Amino acid sequence: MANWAGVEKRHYDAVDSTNKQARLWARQGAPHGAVITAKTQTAGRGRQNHQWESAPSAGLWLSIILRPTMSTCILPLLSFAMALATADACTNLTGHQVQLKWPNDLLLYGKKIVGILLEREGDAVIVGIGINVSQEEKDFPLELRNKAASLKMQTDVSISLEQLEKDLLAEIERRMDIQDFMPEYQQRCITIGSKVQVITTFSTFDGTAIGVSSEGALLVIDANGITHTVYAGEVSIRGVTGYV
Ligand code: BT5
Repeated sequence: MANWAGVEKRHYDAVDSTNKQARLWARQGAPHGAVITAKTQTAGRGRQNHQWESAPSAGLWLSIILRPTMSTCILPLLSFAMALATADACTNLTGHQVQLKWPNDLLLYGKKIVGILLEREGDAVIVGIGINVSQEEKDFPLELRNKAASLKMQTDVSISLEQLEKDLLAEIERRMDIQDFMPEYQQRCITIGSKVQVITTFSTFDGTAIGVSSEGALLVIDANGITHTVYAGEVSIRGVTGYV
């Protein structure tokens, strides 16, 4: 059971973006742990203003407002903690091992089932989590079908949104108490040790991901032995054999 996560809550049938609403609420003084959910989002967003598909009642579209202490305020690191929390909630409910792709996508059998977006708002951090729960393939736009899926599609397990939300908030609380989660993240992140293609606005190169820096950047060594520090905001990472 969560204690502070979700202690104050707003739920909408339809909203532009739960992250956008959470930012407004944070500005008005929302407490640590305040949560916004919606049945559907008309302008759900990912990084760099990517669109996030939020089919009505088919997924958990949630934002939580955190007012972190110094030790958890490095945004990429906090995002790893949120990825671990979300992975654990999904794994425990489905019985299937969810995988982490740097920086904070969650995959199940090669497809993206969760996206996480962290944004700063003053001294608060807005954590937006989108979990695809019950969509069928036809519910995704054509261009996403080769890389996106729901928990139901990948596991055939039906999960209630209420149960998932409850478990997710409890896992978020648990993770916020764990000080040093980086070794666990490094161990569980499937990107580390994999061959990857790094796609930035200006260039594309192949390499091998060898680890994550203390600031949360991905370290990628290229064919010439040069190590690149890759920051999450700017890039897409593709496995050289596909999305993973
Ligand atoms: C993310 O961005 O993955 C972060 C998504 C965060 C969504 C949550 S929902 C609640 C809260 N409110 C918001 O407005 N946002 C947050 P990024 O790494 O940029 O990935 C976005 C890309 O994922 C898109 O460009 C598509 O290719 C793909 N995509 C879009 N919708 C998807 C979905 N439902 N499932 C899987 N992939 C999707």
